Amino acid sequence: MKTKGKSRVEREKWESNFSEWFSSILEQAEILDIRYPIKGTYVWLPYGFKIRAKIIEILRKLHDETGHEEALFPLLIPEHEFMKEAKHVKGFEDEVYWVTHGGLKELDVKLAVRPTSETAIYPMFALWIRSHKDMPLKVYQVVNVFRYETKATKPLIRLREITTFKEAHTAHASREEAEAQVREAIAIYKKLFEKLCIPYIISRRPDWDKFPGADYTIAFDTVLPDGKSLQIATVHNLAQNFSKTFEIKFENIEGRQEYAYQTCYGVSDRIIASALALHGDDTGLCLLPSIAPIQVIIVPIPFEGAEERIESYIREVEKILEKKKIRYKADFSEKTPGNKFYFWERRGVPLRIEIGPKEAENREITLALRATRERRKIKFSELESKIESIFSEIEEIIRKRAKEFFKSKISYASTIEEAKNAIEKNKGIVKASWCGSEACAEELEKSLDARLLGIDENEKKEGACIICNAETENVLNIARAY
Ligand code: PR8
Repeated sequence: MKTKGKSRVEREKWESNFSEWFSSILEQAEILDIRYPIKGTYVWLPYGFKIRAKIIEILRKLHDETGHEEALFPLLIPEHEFMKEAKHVKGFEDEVYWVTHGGLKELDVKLAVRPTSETAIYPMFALWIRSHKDMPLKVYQVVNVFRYETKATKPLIRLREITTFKEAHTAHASREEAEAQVREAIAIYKKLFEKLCIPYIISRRPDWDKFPGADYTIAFDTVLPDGKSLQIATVHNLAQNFSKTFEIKFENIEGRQEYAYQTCYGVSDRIIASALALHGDDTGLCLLPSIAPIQVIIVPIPFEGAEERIESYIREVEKILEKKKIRYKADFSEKTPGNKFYFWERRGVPLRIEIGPKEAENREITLALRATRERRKIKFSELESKIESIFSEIEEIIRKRAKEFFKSKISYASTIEEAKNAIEKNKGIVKASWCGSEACAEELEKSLDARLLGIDENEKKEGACIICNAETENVLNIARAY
């Protein structure tokens, strides 16, 4: 395989002006139309919708193959159910939209528009679960939920209508099984982020920042190009908090009545935001072949007198791609090749095939990899056997680049000064030792103007608390967060 040309990947604007990069790419790559006249709600355009569908497909597979079953619960929740779990209500009271009227008539029972579905699902769990034999019960749904967010809204990142809310809810016959379920959920999300090449850290959220009604919350966070962290998944151990409120009782092996042990976990449009944002560059999107609506774009390089030859050679190439079930398109529009290159590069198509008179004559193919913008030639006869390994190569390039960026955004600090410096200059996530006390956390948060993401789940390190100097093994993750 011959390699031609230099790679020209620039990430200056992508990093220094991420917010603008992101909104203009959503518009120009036709992911979303952000002009819908309700704050925090947006329109999925067909190209974006196809990427979303591919990501949902991955999510479904990961849940189906681990014994979860997909279901669909109503959008509306009666007020009396919604108000049952005191901590849950307290956590969501500022964010709930209410349906109060049916036509002109005021409703007898107000209806909450789900901000999440615990209070829609658990009254039904109470009807379904009678014995330990009815468990584990593992359901999930992919739905829209509504949250009246008061912080600045941002497409795919902070939504009032979260359109891609995958929520899983489980019930178990023992504390240990629920704990094992938390581990399974973490493993599912690890696989998901591995597939989407999204690097992450996993933290146990501080008690005051856990999901309302949960015993504890484990969260995945990534770092966006501007250095701000983004929570991309959460796993909550609900213990018996909701089962006691919703009367989810079962007969255990000894024949005694017991409350079920529960977990729930979720992801949102933020995983799509990360898959788009983390892999891009100044030119635009750079999609993974696995989620790209068009994996290969064929661009004819016209040459007077050779039109027919070029077209019939393109038809041969198409046959191979069809046989390999590749999502491809040949762009025969009137635009110049240069304009076509730019158009499809901006939309992140992973691989371009250029076919001009030389390629047709020599039975060769010129490939251009979006991820590196490198060009190379292969023989026509190699296309069928090489296309998949080229896709894997592209995926590896994207994965490695994302990991390197993420790594460059992690720093360690042993004094407040160091932490301040890191958060202001390098941004990203700062790691520091923390004794676990709320008083030290408050002081730290105040002096850094940052969020405590929680204690790292995978890292232990002997050290002294960055505030009070008490000895500890806990490594705290801190960041300016979305
Ligand atoms: C639960 N119940 O609800 P969670 N815009 C985009 N994404 C968001 C937003 C928003 N406004 N708010 C949250 N997320 C549990 C688990 C069922 C499933 C994303 O948990 O409130 C965040 O990535 O933590 C968050 O991790 C995920 O939704 C789940 O929301």
